[in-house]
Amino acid sequence: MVKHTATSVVTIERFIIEQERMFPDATGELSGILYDMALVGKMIANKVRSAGLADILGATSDTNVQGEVQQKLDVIANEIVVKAFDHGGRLCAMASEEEEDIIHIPEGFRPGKYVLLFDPLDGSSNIDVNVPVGTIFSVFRKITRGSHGEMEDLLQPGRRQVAAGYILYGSSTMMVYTTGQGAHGFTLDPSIGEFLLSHPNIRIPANARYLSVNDAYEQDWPEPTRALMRRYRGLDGERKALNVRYVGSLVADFHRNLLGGGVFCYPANTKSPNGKLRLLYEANPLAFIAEQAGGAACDGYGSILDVQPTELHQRTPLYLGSKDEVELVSQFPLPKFVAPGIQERRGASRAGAPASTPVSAAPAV
Ligand code: FDP
Repeated sequence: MVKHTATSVVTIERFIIEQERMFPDATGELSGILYDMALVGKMIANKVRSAGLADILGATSDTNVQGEVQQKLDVIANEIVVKAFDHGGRLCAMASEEEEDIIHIPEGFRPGKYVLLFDPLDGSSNIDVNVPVGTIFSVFRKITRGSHGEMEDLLQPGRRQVAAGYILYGSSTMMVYTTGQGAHGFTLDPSIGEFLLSHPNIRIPANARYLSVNDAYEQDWPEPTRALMRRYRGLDGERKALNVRYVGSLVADFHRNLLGGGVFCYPANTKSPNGKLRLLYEANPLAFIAEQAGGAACDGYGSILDVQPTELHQRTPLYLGSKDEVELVSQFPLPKFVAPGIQERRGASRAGAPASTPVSAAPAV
């Protein structure tokens, strides 16, 4: 394997090619998806950068499938991703946070052997106030017969992801991805329009510094969740307090904790019994990256990556980041019934979690 340091000049293209060479049977299709995602990142970054100038700030009158008002940039970013991928011959179906149903490959184009799930612009309620947003993506191999993609191809447990990543539109634009060979970060050099390897083999620091959680929901959390948060904050006298940092834009919060060490929490609460974040295009891809960087992700009952999805826009509670902090969740087991919905979902949806699942010590319900 070629060993890169943060000081070698390596474009994302060269890096992807070098990784592909490690697999003699690789056809180059997955590499093609990753190049296209880097291109998408550059195109969306360009739109995000000029958002205030182009009079495209503010909400459209349309609402997305979650019932949220769509920002115009969400719609634009969604179109950019779909148009970059629907004719390339690498995908047989897609699913987006912004579209209710499976996105089929249009007639006349050859379907490929992968499916792509994505959130084109996560954290979009922050666009109006110039706070970082991101694109998140997850790739699976097609598992059904026939050439067209089906719902079953999209509803696979995160453990089967073949690639996942995100693009963060922050003070600089960064793409971080994994294909199961570590997590690697690339920073866009705007002067040459190339993503350059800046963070090879990211390892999430074991000594966490940050806690990212929205405290506004505290009164709606079950008691074990409140006790867990008191522990993170050092209020029960058991440990040193973590610093609290919450942007409210998942990619930004995750990225800071990935590099600095920390845990992002979006627990279930009585008003949102399944949490808020989406399993397929938010939790799964970031969980894959976290594990590849030596971290972990759970939903309060077990590993995120072992959840068998039952619907495209499924929500999940999420604890994500440094391994020790995520494993701490199992010491504060949730009651059997946090709220209606949770119990049935758990019983039916856990996909034969392996014994090594980091937080499976929590009682199964
Ligand atoms: P947004 O609503 O702005 O799109 O899943 C979407 C998300 O942002 C995440 O990026 C963010 O972490 C979370 O929701 C914030 O939710 P709260 O406002 O409830 O804290």
